This record gives sequence, structure tokens and C-alpha cells, in this order.
Amino acid sequence: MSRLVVVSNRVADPRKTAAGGLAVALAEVLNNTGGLWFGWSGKVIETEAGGRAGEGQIHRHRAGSVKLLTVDLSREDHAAYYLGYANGVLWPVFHYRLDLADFDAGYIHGYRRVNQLFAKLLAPLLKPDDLIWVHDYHLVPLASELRALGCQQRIGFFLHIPLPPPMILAAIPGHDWLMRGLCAYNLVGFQSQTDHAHFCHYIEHEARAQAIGEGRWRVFNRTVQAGAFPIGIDVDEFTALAQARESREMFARMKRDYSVRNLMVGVDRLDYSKGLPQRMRAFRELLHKHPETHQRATLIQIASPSREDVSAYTDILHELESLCGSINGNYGDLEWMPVRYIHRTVARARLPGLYRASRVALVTPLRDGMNLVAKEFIAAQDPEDPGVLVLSRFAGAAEQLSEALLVNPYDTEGTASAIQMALQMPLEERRTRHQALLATCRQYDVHWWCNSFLGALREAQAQESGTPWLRL
Ligand code: GDG
Repeated sequence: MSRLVVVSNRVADPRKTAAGGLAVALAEVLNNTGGLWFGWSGKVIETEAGGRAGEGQIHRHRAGSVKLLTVDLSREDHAAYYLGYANGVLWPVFHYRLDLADFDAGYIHGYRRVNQLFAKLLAPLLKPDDLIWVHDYHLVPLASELRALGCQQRIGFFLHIPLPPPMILAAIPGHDWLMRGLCAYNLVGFQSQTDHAHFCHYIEHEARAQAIGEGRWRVFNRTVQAGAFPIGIDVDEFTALAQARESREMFARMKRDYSVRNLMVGVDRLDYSKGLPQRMRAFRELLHKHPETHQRATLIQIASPSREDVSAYTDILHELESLCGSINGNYGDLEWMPVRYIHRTVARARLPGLYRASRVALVTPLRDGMNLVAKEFIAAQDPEDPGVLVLSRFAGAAEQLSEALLVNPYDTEGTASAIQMALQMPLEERRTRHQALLATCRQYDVHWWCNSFLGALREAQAQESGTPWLRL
């Protein structure tokens, strides 16, 4: 079997349980093939300490039979590639937030510089029959940089975040360069049919691509295949985690502390794509419209810190704090706090217990590639007495999880009504919905995702010579 080479912005040690389902799923294939995982170390080197733009050295570690190779970034590269282009341009625009994008002309050059650096360091380590799997928006041009160095291996790309419609994508200066770079892969995977359709529309209309069947296209004088490969979780691992001591303790404590209340839960990185202020407004509307929920419903919102060095995140933090404070101030009393807002990362081992103790999960992003919390909540439930998932129609997961209560997070009243419906849902209906949702999560788990993507990549047409190249 070909060796698997994974490239992603950050590298996780797959042996650590905190690494989560994705790292665990990749670890299985990496282990079986003696594979290699390459990416940024997470360290930034100050210029005075020798960090120069476009330069870096590989650090080598081992995790069992897997090689972990990481590179530090210079301050300048980190600012332009990571903070600038990836998180200041691609993240907001791909989540349909043109208003939050910072189109600084210098960012794209730093973005390309780091992709060139990664390609330069990785290319000499590759074997001719390696299978290369590149992850996410930080590394879109990596394949074309590798091809420019003569790499002919099969290279696949998976986009973890949404791809917006062509009219939004086209607002990015350099979108044609970016999308041409995407077409240098043999296989491009998206989270949903919607994202895949946006890709097809873009290359058809902007690049006159021709469909040649089975998801393949002729474009820029080469063949690229694309499709939807919705990511899943490791349902068995998560169910086992739910049975473990820490999770059972968490469950027991929550059940005891909230014995007279219905618990609702939200677990998100603190990010503007997750719709947290909108969720709080819907919760406030519920309290306003349904006084019978007073004293009876408590929302625990975990908002784990994320990208605090990007300015748009400070705004969302302040907005959320102020909303939670005013809800508690206006509706709470000595015995009852409507919202428990936790701006910290909670240990992974405790999450299943929290999910299981909750009657309702609020997963209401404004836009999300998939949203794994929705699937984790389903996997952690007691099938005999399951909770209800309130899910945004704008999460990629909504395409698969149609038995959830689907909401429009911009519609405050509609979302509040759905929460009320979830709180009142009879046991029989909760069981029926949960059974169907769990079956979907099981069928399309993270192993299915990994195997189906890699299966398609192995089958993908070998790369023609010639480089899809466009000068910046
Ligand atoms: C990107 C895409 C796509 C959250 N808070 C804590 C914590 N988490 C864990 C959750 C879950 C993960 O983080 C979040 O995954 P999501 O899928 O919800 O979102 P992103 O981080 O934005 O991920 C997304 C995903 O990639 C995979 O392709 O689904 O659409 O945006 O696993 O449980 N974990 C711990 N403590 C926390 O406080 N331990």
C-alpha cells in the first residue's frame, strides 16, 4: 500500500487522546503505511532570533511508526500567511463574511511564500508512489507549488470549511489564482453537496471547465475530480468516552445540580461563524415569550478561546459577554442563573457527560463546514432518553441530519420556538429522531470519511505533466 503523507496547518500527535477523532482516524492509516505528517509547529520565531521570511527548518519527531515533521514560521510569515491571508481573508470570505475580510495586498504573497516553503521542504522527502493528502484553506496552493518542483504523485485536498458561491468567492483579489491552484489536485473534497456545487459553478463559469463524468472536469488543461465527502466523528470512540469515569462523573454531577431544570448546551470555539450572539438572542426571546421556562431552563455555553490574536474575535467576545450578562441580570434570581457562560476549554473527557445530561443542544452557526459538535451530541445520548438537537440549516451537518430541528439562526423568534418545541418534545418522538440521527452518524463516521476519500484518491487519474500555473 502507498505511504500516506498528510499535510495540514497544524500537526497533532495522534497518540494523545485530546487530539480528537480526526487525528485518531488519520493515525490509523498513517500507522498502517508508516506515514508522515507535515505542517507548522505552531511556533513563531522572532526576526532577531534568526526567523527570516520564507525560510524554515524541519523538526522531526516520531509517534510510533508515524513521522511528525514540523516547521517554525518567522514573525513576518505568520502575520501574512496565518493571521493575514488564511484567517483575515479566506476564513471570513469562505464563511460568507465579506464585511469582516481584510484584503491587505501583501497577505497573498506571504500566503504563497509559506506554501512555497512547505513545498520546498516536503518535496525531497516524497517517494514516487506516496499518496499525499492536504488539509484545509491554509494550503490551497500547495499542490501547484509541489507540481512546480516536479512532483507527480496523486495529491488530494479536503476543505474543512464551506466554499461560498462564485459571486462571493470572486470578491477575493487573486481568486482566480487560488481556484487554479485547487485544480492542481487530483481530487478535491468538500463537506457538503452545496459546497461541491459552488465549486462546479465557479469552474464552469469562470474557467470554462468541461464535465467529463464521475465528478471529473477538464480545466486548465488538466483533469481534476471533485466531490462531497462529509466528515464524521468516531462514534465508537465517543460512545466509549461517554461510558468512561470522567464522563460518568460529569453526567452525575450535572443531573444532580440540575435535577429540577432542563439543561441546554452549546459547545463552540469562540468564533463569529458560530452564531453565538444570535443564539443568546433566541434564548432571551424564549425566556421573554415563555415565562414557564423561568427557573426551569439553564443554558450552559462553552465558548473555548480561539485565535485571540485576530481582532474580529475580540468584538465577538465582548458582544457575547454583554448579552450573557444582561440575560442573567434581567431574568436570573438568587436560585437560578439562566446562562452559564464558560470562556475556557473544557477537558474532552468531560464533554460526553455534559452532552448526555443535556435535554437540548444548540448548534446554530451562521455558516459551518460541517460541525462535529452536532454529531458528538447525538453519539453521547442515552438512546432510551435522548436529548434533542437544534441545528442551523447553514451547518454542513444539516444536509445529513435532517431529523434534527432545523432552524434559521438569523430568525430569533423561529429559533426560540424551535427551542421550546425541543424542550417539550415527547419521549417517543425524541427516540425516533435520535435513532435515525445516530444511524446516519454511524454510517458516515470518520473512518468512512477517511476511507472513501483515500479510496477515491487512489483511483483518481494520474497527474498529467504540465503545471497549472498562474503568476500572482
Ligand atoms: C472546522 C470547521 C468542521 C470545542 N470546544 C471544546 C472542544 N471543542 C471541540 C468539539 C469538536 C471541535 O472542537 C469543534 O469542531 P467543529 O466541527 O464544531 O468546528 P471547527 O473547530 O470550526 O472545525 C467545521 C471541522 O473543521 C471538521 O472538518 O466540522 O465546520 O469549521 O470536536 O468537541 N473540545 C474540548 N474542549 C472544549 O472546550 N476538549
